[in-house]
Amino acid sequence: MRTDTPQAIRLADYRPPAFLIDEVHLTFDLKPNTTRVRAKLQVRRNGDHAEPLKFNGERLKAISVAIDGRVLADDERTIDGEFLTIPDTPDAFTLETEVEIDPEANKALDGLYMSAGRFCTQCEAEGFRKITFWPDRPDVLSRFTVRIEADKAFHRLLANGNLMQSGPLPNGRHFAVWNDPFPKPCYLFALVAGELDVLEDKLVTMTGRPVDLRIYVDPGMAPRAAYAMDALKRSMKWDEDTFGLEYDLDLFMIVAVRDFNFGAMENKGLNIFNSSLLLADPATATDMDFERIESVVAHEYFHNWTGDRVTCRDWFQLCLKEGLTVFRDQSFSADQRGHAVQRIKDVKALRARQFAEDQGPLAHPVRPSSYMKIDNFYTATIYEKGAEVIRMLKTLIGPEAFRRGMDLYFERWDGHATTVEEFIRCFADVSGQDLTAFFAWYEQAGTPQVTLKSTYDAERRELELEIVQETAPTPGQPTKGVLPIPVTIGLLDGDGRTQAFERDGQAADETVVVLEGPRTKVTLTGVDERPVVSALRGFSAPVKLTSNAEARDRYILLAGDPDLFNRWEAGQELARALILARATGMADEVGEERYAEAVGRALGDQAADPAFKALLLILPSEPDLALAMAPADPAAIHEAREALRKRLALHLADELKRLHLGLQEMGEFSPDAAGAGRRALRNAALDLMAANPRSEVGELAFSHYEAAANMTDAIGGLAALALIGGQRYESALSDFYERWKDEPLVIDKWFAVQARDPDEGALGRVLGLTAHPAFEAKNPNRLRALVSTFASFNPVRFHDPSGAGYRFLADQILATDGFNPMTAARLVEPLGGWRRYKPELGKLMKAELERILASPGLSKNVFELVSRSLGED
Ligand code: B3K
Ligand code: ZN
Repeated sequence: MRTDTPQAIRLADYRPPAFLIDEVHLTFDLKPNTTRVRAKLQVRRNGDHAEPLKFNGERLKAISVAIDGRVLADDERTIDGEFLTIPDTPDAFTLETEVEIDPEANKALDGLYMSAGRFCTQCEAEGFRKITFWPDRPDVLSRFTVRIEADKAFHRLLANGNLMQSGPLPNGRHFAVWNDPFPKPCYLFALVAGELDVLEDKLVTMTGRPVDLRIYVDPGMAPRAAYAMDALKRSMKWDEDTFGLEYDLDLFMIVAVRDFNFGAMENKGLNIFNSSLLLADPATATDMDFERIESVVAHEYFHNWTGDRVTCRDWFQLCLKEGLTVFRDQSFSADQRGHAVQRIKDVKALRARQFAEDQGPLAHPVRPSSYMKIDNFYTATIYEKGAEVIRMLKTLIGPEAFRRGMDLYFERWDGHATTVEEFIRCFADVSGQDLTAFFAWYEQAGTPQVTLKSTYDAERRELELEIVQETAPTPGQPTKGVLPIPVTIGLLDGDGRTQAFERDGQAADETVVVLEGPRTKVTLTGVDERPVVSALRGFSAPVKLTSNAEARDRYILLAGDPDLFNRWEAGQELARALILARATGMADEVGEERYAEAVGRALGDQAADPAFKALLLILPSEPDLALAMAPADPAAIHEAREALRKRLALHLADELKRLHLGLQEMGEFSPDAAGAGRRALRNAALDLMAANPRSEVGELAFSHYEAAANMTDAIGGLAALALIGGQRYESALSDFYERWKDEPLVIDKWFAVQARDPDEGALGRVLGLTAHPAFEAKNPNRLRALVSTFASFNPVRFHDPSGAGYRFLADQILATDGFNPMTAARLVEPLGGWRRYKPELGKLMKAELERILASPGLSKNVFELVSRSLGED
């Protein structure tokens, strides 16, 4: 166990910076092991702050420090591996520093590092302090000029902003000078140098300004950036049309790199992407990849306003940029791909990741009040729940006021670093509403439980709704308050048709009930017959809803709720109840048969979109089911879910076959929503057929794999073969490997398919794969493809009763922590839920967490998550 327990940083302790930097000139003399960074900063004291200068600086070899041209003697400054401190400075001065760093040795992948022989940077949240001495906090905004010098072999020299100058230097070197006219915090700084190909395009903004668009990729890969370029142009246009937001530099660049700790980064004018979220063509990328690329390209572009032009005062305000930008990218994707299908996918992701987080030891509010390592707070709560909060805000004040509030936010805060309070104040000001109560959504952790009881009075033609809210305690928040929860409600009649009603004398088909207290009562009048209540339509709030509705009502909703989200939800609720009943030894065979029939009818609906039908065919996931079972028994859940899949496969055998055959692709591949929807349905049909024990399915899956004309179908075939197992699976696996061994992004998929395989031998296979020559532990994509996929998406094998799955994960966490703490910390989460599992499993999970905590030299990142998981904070 470490003895120097890291200290928490608290929101309540926020103090404005003592020094501000208006201008900076940086000069990089790039060499893989000995890069020199010279910085010339125009520094001034902020108001009457009296503290001495204390700038961050880590892993920097200091060469010199000078003030106003005078080099400081050793006793005039201290450098301790964390800070540069200068006790005595004037109020305004020029600070010049020179440091040496070793990008090649940097396997943590933050600050300046090398990926595939190129220099690149990642500075959010606290990487800039590994590049030069600086007040590394988001509320210091500066104008950057950057000069890069390097060997000509590093062909492209890129940084933020506009290119001012470039040319040759003696000794086979060259240089480029970049200037970014917009003041920015240092976390948005970026630099890239190396051999790259470029895909170029142009766009004219809404005011007629031309912008050059460039995407830089590995040599030979430019055609694979075409989809990202298309998505970028659509995003730029969408932000103009939807929010009136225009791009502001002459140039917008994206660079793809293979070694990256997460998805992508919104550096001003120079986004850096994990290549897995940028490169795509039909042969190597699945529809899911195309969809993710579209949304991440949009997300990073949208940050130009929500994050870059208006930034965060401190890292506690992270949701100010992330929740808002996720909301914006989700709205964009909904417009591109269909609102209902997008909403279902977003809610699935929210439940899988954020609800699980909220239910465990790592639960935290959308705006936390303390942290040890901010890297650990790039969570589903900040991002996805943060987006849900914005969505509710829009529902509560209406779309027009929402847009006016956004306009006011940019008007007030452009060029500044601000807070969530100030953001919400804009919406209160434009709407005239008191949003004080709403703010609790930012400060209270946990998923509210909402219980709806409806009582129909036939004589009075009235429906009484009684809605109760309650939030269970979370770590550090034992008592919970009331939240304003918007619940969108509609009524159907017994035949599934919309039933009109009146609320407060106003005729309506749908209404939003806002819960303002622990218990809310609403009476709807003019209700002609006993209604089927469709509540929380469109998932109007991030809550768990239970109601006194009968299974009969859910079948009516599944057959015809005009709100497609609730139509899908009704099917999921029915399936969840059936699987959980079977998992606890109370199988309802009649109910299962009835469910299979209903799904069959829904599939037959000619009007329904294939993408939507594909979602209907997919049963709630095992992790999702585990959240609803206390204590969770992953083996029983797996078995019960497979039993229902088998019943569906048998009952719908002809229909599935027909779908599989009828949806075969004839024309040219298109990555658009329509094409993707057809492929999704065809592959969902195959996935279900794989649960049918008859042998011809193996042949069918194999020919599906062999005939695949795109990666979506190839992976669909391979995944189905994994479920069936046997020789065909083995030969498809080796065929796939041989075919794609030179394509790292495709080989990641090969690892992931095997990690998901629920076969009994899967754990042994996964262990074996860590010794495969293609397994690269230092590449986060490869590591996640095998290790995270196994731990998060193969619950039945991860929770092996021997504890070997847990041991494997703990070993990987410890090994990774030695060189990349950020990525190691991201692997901890699957062990964090130990209290929710059967005691014999929970005990083994806890023992692995304890083993990690007892290991010497643990990083702050892993220490924080493991100790919180054990409840020792
Ligand atoms: N802002 C980055 C995430 C940075 C993560 C740092 N640990 C990507 C994004 O959300 O757009
Ligand atoms: Zn973001």
